[in-house]
Amino acid sequence: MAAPFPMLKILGKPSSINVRKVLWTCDELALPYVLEAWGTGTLSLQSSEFLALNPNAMVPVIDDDGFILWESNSICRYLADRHGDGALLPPPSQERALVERWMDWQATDLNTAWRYPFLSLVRASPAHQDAAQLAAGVAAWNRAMRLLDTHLAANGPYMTGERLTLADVVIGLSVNRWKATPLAHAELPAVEAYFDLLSQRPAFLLHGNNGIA
Ligand SMILES: N[C@@H](CCC(=O)N[C@@H](CS)C(=O)NCC(=O)O)C(=O)O
Repeated sequence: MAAPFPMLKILGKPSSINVRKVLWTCDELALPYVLEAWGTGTLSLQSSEFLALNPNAMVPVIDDDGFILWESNSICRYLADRHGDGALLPPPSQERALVERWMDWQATDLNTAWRYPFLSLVRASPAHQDAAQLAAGVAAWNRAMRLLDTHLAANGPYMTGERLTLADVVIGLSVNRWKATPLAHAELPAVEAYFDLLSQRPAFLLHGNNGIA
């Protein structure tokens, strides 16, 4: 018998941290999907076919029965609202505002803090090899991670308390990136305990703690 509606399509290379947010979210929701690995091989992000979907030339993008959406955190919110039971993303409330606060912090402050050291140390970008800028970037990244450590120690075990939400999807992948980047890591026991807790989840082992920064 044919499926009642076309399966969700996720466009993006599975090595991308932002694509992995969406893959992890789908697995937590037990939502089936097909993955098209745009950004690899001949599936170019600069092709007119892809640019018509996302003029930013970036992944992830989803195609949900003809509804096209880009921007990873927005995609995770959309999927959790549409297919979830309110656990990953609560209905409008103070509880939801706290989940979204961490999602926005990840996409803005934390993402900005890691940009230089990540491009320098993981991507080996020739344009990001200035020693002073690298040291400043590592310090800023460790500072942001210390903020997380203090928060988790007081409010854990998950980012907003007793259960996993979308805040953990985006922060969990960010913690993985920090741990997988070869830098002088600050000592952060609550972050370590959080990473171990997330690592008990099959979907995090598959898409987060998987050896990819
Ligand atoms: N703000 C965007 C950023 C997406 C992004 O940076 N995607 C990267 C992969 S993680 C990308 O597509 N880069 C272009 C490339 O790899 O050619 C989001 O969260 O979806």
